[in-house]
Amino acid sequence: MRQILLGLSLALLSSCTSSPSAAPVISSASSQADKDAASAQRRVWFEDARFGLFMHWGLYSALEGSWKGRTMPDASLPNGKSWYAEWIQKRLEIPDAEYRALAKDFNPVKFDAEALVLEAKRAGMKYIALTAKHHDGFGLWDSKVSDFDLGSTPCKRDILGELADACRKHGIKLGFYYSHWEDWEHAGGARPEWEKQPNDASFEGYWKGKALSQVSELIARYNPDMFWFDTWGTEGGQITPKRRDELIDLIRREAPQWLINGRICYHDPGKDVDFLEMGDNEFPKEWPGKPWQSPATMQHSWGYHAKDFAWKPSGEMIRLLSQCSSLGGNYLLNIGPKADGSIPAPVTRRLREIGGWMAANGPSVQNTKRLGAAPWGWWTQSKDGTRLFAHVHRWPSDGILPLGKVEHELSSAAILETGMALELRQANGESSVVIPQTAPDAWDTVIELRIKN
Ligand code: JFZ
Repeated sequence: MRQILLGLSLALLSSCTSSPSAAPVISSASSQADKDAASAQRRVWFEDARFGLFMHWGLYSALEGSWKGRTMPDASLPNGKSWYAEWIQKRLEIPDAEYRALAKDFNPVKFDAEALVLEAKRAGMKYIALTAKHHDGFGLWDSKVSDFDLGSTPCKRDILGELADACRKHGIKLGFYYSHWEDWEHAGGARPEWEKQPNDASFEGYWKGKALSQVSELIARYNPDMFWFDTWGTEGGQITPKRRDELIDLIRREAPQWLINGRICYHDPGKDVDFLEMGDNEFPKEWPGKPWQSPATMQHSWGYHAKDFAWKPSGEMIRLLSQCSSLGGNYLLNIGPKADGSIPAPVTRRLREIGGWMAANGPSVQNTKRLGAAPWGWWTQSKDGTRLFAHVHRWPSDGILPLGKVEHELSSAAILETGMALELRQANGESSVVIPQTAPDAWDTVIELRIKN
């Protein structure tokens, strides 16, 4: 924040002091400040949103986590021990030709972009990020650059276009996951760590010939709001800081409103990404110093897996969402549609349960400022500074919720969901609230505290 303010004041200063005829002087210091200010502008919606939908969907969805009698995870194969169904080609050792043949049957006749967008919107989500291309290299649109794409399937619809239109119609922001590093279809793309990697010249061929071209294509065709790139580990392999910056420069040039996530170069995101991306289902315990997002699953797998029954209860996901908000981060919750485009029933049920909670409690996570942990859960504060929200995850059994030393003078307390007023107490400089014996919400009861102005 300090950097951003500095950037703004520097910009103001220079515009006031320079004579109208003088050419603008751009020192490297002010240009980083300008970049930071632009990033802060770009991500206002993102920071207000706090909650988005992630979607892993592609050819792998058709296999549903199983292939020829094997089901993931399969510990009898050297690299088979993973639940991630979108990795099935490599984990269950499916020959390239057999995997690629899945394209001729991919026909998502049940994909309904508007229904999907409305489902996300009712859940309280403000943006959707879909896998335009995952590691297998298959593009979910008819790409001019590659034939391993939607254009080579029986589906003649423009799936990404339908989604982009529905998002725009309903005020939902759109993001694309694009696997810029791993690409198992292109000879030059990065491979899983246990396979031989392409040499640098070969990777450069992929980088220029497919990755950068497809990113440009996605910008020109769909003009989305956010890009979700993916690298991991401590080295970044072929994604050097030079290639990272080449991709960032391309996006800033062609689509200045796009947000770029930290996993564009996970081990070294540099200064110019808009937010940090945590590891899978990884939640920081404190503010990491920059806006951030945690990608999270409802079960083990990201892509649809018919035999992954590790469904999280909605309440657990509500807790994670409120924890993210309290620490100034976003919760990007994943779903894995089936190959026909339909949404699995356990997913719909959870989205609606979360949406039920959000209908009443949304203001305690969205448009909020981070505040951090409390002994019983998490604090948030409304962006306008008029209200504090206590997210009570562990309900005290003695009828008193201790608030500790609250910096502000409070005027009232109430259960946010019902509006039921609660008694506020003050003693020895500490505040507390008299609460019912039983938690009104078993997972996260939000108590709203109004600040005296
Ligand atoms: C990656 C993908 O390989 C995976 O299929 C999925 O798309 C997920 C969202 O991202 O997997 C990762 C990436 C980073 C870490 C772990 C798995 N990490 O840093 O711990």
